[in-house]
Amino acid sequence: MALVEINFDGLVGPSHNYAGLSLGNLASSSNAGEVSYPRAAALQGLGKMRHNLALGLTQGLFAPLPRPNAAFLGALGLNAIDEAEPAQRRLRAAAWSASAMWTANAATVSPAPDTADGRCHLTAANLVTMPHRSQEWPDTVRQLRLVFADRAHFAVHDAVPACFGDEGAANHMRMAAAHEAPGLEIFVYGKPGGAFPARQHEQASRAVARLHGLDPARCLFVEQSPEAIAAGAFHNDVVAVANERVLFAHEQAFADPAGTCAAIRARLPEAEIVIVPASAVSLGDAISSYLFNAQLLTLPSGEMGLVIPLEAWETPSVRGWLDGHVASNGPIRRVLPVDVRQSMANGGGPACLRLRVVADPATVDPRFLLDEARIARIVAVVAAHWPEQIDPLDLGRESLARSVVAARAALLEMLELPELA
Ligand code: SUG
Repeated sequence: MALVEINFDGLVGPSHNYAGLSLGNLASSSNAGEVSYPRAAALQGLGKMRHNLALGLTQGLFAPLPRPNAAFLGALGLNAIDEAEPAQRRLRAAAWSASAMWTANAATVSPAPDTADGRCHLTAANLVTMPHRSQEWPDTVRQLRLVFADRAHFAVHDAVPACFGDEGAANHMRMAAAHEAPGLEIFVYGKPGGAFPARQHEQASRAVARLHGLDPARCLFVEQSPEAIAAGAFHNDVVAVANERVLFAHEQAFADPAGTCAAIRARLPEAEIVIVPASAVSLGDAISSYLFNAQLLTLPSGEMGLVIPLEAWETPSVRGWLDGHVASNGPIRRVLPVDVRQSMANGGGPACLRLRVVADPATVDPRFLLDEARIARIVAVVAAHWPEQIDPLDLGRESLARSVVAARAALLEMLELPELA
């Protein structure tokens, strides 16, 4: 069995909009009310998938979830909206959110070499901190059970109970000598009490580790630094990313940086830890540029590449640090900027847009795996059906709802996924 890392990107849904729903996510708040471009957003995401496929990597896709979510509004007693009530309009915007595109929040994944039963385990994230995200997981779990239907190789768990917030892979890192080797799983949680919500609860992380049958000796539970959350790092993947033996993190990512690094080295002697000092890239630059919300990937050559957003490449302190790192022969050998500006404006960089699953592609439903020809067909559906633009004031309009529903239906038909219709 050939285990490889598969990146499952979320296709940006046809209702992509800027409603400013995520407190503590500075991009979401500062772009609230702006006009969005769903077609361009989805094409940017597909451009990133195409880019990574051309690097020789295995690329998968998750379909957007059904929006607007009438059942969510119905359960809140909101079959009709009082336009004079801002709170009701906000809940309607939640029901329209395309936030499932950020599949790093779909689930936490423990590959087969790490688990007691030798299967790859996935637990859907409950995302309960934000109302617009809390509605995702039942539809997400339905999709995961299709993609990973092979029960000899996968176990898909429902989300953990809503008493503990869980944000999925965005707050989880796996380090290993190689993807297919037993890994060290690092769960990063926040403590409440700061200016912004701490979205990942320690007890949710511990529950996921138990559900996945992980060896406690190969798990770490690490507190995210409160100053990082206060500065806008609403998920750990805004300030840290890991791939195989390499951890790439900002100096202020963890509450106890020295203790965290020592604990990693004690459990994984081959670990290479690259810490970017605040003197080179301030926490503010790290968060506004999304340097760490990057895809740190092992390329077919064996070298590591870092897929960063253009915003990072355009930030002088970040560019200076990256140039110095590559010149000094650090573990990141190639820097690969991509344009995902529409997603970035809602706080989602290249790493947010993908869920990593180490598995044998032959055990995955092939309808969710991409090659160039399939990407071209998805591009054609998006070009023909995705709305060109959405003004948040248009959310709720019947004709817009119809076109959003029809766009998703056209995609599902092309992907031959009637189970999700
Ligand atoms: O949950 N933004 C998402 C961004 C998620 C990024 N994911 C990772 N870091 N892995 C969030 O805050 C904005 C929606 C709005 O405001 O309309 C939003 O949900």
